[in-house]
Formats: sequence, C-alpha cells, structure tokens
Amino acid sequence: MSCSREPYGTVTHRNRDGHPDQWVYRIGQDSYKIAIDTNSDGRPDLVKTYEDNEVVQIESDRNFDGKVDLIQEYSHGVLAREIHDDDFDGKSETIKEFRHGKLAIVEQDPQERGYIDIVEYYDDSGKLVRREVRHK
Ligand SMILES: [Ca+2]
Ligand SMILES: [Ca+2]
Repeated sequence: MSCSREPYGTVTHRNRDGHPDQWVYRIGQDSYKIAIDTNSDGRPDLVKTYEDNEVVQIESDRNFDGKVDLIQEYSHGVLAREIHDDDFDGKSETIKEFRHGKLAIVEQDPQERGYIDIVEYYDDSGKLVRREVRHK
C-alpha cells in the first residue's frame, strides 16, 4: 500500500464513500498542513497550517472554486489577522486585525487596487472609534 500517488499528501481519513477527505503533508521538522475536503468534491477547501502542534494559519475556499478566499492567521492559538476575498475574484479587499482575539482594525481596499483606502479602528467593546479615508 502506498500513499505517494495522492496529489494532496498522505490520506488520514476517508469519508463513507471511501474517498479521501483529509490529507496531511509535512512542511518542516515541527510543521505540517492538514487539508480537508469539507464538501466531498475531492478537492481540499480548508487547509490548516500547524507549527509546534499549534495552528498558525487557516486557508479557506468558501465557495469551492479551488481558490483561497479567506486566510486567518493565528498567534499563540489566538486569531490575529484575517485576509478576505469576499467577492471571490481572487483578489483580497479586506484585512482585519485582531487584538487579544478581538477585532481591532479593518483595512479596506474596495476597488482592489493593491492599497488600503479605508482604515477603521475598533475599541475593546467592538465599537468603531475612528475611520480614516486615505485615497479619493
Ligand atoms: Ca472540496
Ligand atoms: Ca475580491
């Protein structure tokens, strides 16, 4: 038996049809990725990256088109940053930064020109305290 022909790594779990729905691949001494096929179309749509057995990044393909549209970065197990492509065109338009796991800053590039137009600052209660518009 060999797992080397699997395109996404070592199969660790199969669904009831016998199709693989979870793959693990090692990327370093103490780091690895787990790719999960959540909608059973045979392609991974959720990839979790672990370092020292702690999740550091989760990449999601929420509309199952094969492209990552949400990246979540974790620091010491706490959500630190999210990069959103909410219109699923392959370009991100929103970056959210978190402080102690709570939303702190939202940076928006609504026209997807590659730089931030709007920055919103939130306090610990989740209230918007300041909004800056940088480009017209
Ligand atoms: Ca899938
Ligand atoms: Ca987009």
